Amino acid sequence: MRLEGKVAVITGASRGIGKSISEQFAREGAMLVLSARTRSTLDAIAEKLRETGVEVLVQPADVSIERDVVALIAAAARNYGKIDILVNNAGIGIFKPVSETGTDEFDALFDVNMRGVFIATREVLRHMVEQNDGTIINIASLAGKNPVENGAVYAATKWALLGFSKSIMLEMRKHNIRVVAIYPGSVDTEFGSGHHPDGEKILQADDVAEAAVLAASLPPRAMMSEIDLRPTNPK
Ligand code: NJP
Repeated sequence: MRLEGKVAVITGASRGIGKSISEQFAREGAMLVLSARTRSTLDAIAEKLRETGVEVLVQPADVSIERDVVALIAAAARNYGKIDILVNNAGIGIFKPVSETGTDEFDALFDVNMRGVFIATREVLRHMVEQNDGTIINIASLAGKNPVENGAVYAATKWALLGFSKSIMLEMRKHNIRVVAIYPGSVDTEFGSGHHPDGEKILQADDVAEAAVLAASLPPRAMMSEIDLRPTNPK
């Protein structure tokens, strides 16, 4: 049980990578706060986990709405008295040429993929700095390190996340707070309406979850600040 007694807040926990992280964290002994916009899906996941003895709080939030995110972190801290791990996983993808991308789509991408991460991180850091302990895991993307044809704005949100994540990593390590960015390639989920390169062998959500468990369970003195995750044999 590599995360025994740890309290983890996971955004985008209702499906895909966030659901896998929730399940693997639970298996490793963590207590959970599950969040996404859809309460019914979160409740169903929570019910299954509780049957196995896991402590779970469900707190729906739209990460593009500041008061939702503030309420999420406050509810987690109130319920458990501490927050050990925040996984900023909620994200959206819109893939089309920039000439066809609306300003509303640009705003939606940045609001969810970057602004929501900023607000959740700021709110949780208040607790983690006081605790002098904590781990923040940002689910970024290899699209945050590479150009993406027909995905310029999505890529821009993840490049922004990379700058944010690396900067707070330097800012926060003096407080014993680890900041980890995981950069997966394509993962087999419903993300971006299943936008995946044809015929490419892609990662599974559980693979990303394994990386998150590993990063969160290193000895507190050690920080794995960046993880590139690719399929081994893509074609
Ligand atoms: O996506 P998907 P993934 N506020 O669509 C929630 C990154 N990534 O698991 O709100 C709060 O299956 C949504 O729930 P609901 C990607 O950029 C992926 O693949 O109820 N939550 C659901 O739980 C993202 O950051 C790939 O609709 C919101 C979850 O987010 C992360 O991995 C590759 C929300 C999305 O589940 C998870 O993606 C890569 C909001 N406004 C990086 N909007 C990939 N899959 O290929 C959505 O490099 N959610």
